[in-house]
Amino acid sequence: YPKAFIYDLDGVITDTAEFHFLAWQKIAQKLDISIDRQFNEQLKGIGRMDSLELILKLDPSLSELSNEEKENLANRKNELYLELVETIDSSNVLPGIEELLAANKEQGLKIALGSASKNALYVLDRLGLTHYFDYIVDASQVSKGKPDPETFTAAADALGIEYPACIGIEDSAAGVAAINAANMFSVGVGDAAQLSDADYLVEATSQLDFEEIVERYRH
Ligand code: B16
Ligand code: MG
Repeated sequence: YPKAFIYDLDGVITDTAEFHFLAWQKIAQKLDISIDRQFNEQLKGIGRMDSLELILKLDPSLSELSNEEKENLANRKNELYLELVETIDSSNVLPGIEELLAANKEQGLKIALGSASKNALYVLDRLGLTHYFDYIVDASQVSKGKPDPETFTAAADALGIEYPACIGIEDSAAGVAAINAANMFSVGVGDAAQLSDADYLVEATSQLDFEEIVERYRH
């Protein structure tokens, strides 16, 4: 039987993945680069600076940007992102998530967050969900981001739970790869085109059912 659920934040608990995209799109526009939702799939789960580097690679003439200019762009992106995040509250928790958290608690399972975001604590707080979490891993605690397993193993280590007894939930290809590399059971939320490596895949959070996930985990 599983002992812990480790949740990704952006794109699983709330739809801030869309806000990250909208903020990056504005930054890209200023640089005369266009990015679409398909390109954005690569940015999901990837840290702020690494995301910027992926965008800059689209235009070889930008390879000469100084570190200071990159810092400025990343800071500006975060300001745009925070303007959007300031509008969220508990009504922005994605369908099925609070029910799943409640089921975890009822069954005595541990709950952790495994996010690549530096804004994770703030976002979780705005959503009113902080009290569910036994442990929170955000960008400040890991040296190697997703797809490295560290985000997820750090959470399991802090909880004192062996990796195979953990179930990770992710909306990004990098995140599913991280969960698999941690030797945990991976639940993907989204499109099979990106998330085919997930041990169990659902299209949307509304399809996340505690009993069903445990059933898949056990077989
Ligand atoms: P920040 P997650 C990730 O969060 C996002 O998926 C990714 O798009 C973002 O670039 C990254 O956090 C860093 O976020 O700029 O707020 O530090 O999906 O791992 O919860
Ligand atoms: Mg995510």
